[in-house]
Amino acid sequence: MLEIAERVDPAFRSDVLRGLAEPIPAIPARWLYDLRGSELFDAITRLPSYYPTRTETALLEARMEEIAALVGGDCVVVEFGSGSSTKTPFLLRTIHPRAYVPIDISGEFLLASAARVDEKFPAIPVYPVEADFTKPLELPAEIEGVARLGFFPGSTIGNFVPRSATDLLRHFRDILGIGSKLLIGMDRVKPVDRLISAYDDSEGVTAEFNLNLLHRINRELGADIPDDAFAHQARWHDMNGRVEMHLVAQRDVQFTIDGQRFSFAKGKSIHTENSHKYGPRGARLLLLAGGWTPLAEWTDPDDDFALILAEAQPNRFAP
Ligand code: AVI
Repeated sequence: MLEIAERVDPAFRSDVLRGLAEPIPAIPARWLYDLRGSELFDAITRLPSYYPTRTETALLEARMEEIAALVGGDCVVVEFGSGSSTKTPFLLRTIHPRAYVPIDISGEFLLASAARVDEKFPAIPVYPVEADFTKPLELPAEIEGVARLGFFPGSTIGNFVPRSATDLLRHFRDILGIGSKLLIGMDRVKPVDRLISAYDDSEGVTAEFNLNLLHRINRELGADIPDDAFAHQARWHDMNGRVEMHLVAQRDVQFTIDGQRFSFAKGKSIHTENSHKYGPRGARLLLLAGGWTPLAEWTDPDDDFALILAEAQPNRFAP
């Protein structure tokens, strides 16, 4: 038991204890991604109702020549939260960058996918950086002085509330430097029934992904949350333009985490994730607020998903 407790990330314990004690209980979405959570997310990306991954992948494949023409080849590609680097080959194959820098918090995942990219593109040096891309980080010395293209696909920006998303975009600008480019994926606002079925699929995979957070809390923090006490719910919050994931108490329930008692009345929820959706103006405004000027935008025929290329602008004294 002691050995298990020692391996638990102290930030996980404090985020859970603090988040569940708030008037609106919430846990940061990043804790959804333990090994099982990452596997389940991977399964989500292949679900018929989860359109973002396949739409963005098809867009990249179809529009890469145009993107490459605007980016120019003499650059390094820096991918934020590279994960399994599944969308990267489209970029590398067409842009032929001077190097590829995948950044990911999970070292094991990072090295395995860096090795795969290395094998597929032997002419492109790969410099993996194990880091949390939301925190200050150093790019490898080997890419000093080379133009940079940041790559942030998947609509991961949507998982940040706009205030944090703006901070994150500014942080990317600081990391990459003025004049750098950013290719970012953003999910579009669309009819609510499509959004809800993407986040509450009939196969129950997203429900399992959300409920896995409680299993993780039980396992890693020695908690006793009953298995059947909470159910997954996806809600559209129209004013905030986002899909929210919640775990809703199915009955009055009490449990203990790390010696701390919690009581949830039936119907009370734990908010576990936000996924913001952006229309064309909202998307561009977000980039501008983060210090990036949009240069070009590509969408699929149904306008379900957008890829936007933007440039990091210097601070201006006047218009
Ligand atoms: C990782 N992220 C962009 C996904 C999304 O669509 O917001 C996470 C996800 N949550 C439930 N389904 C997918």
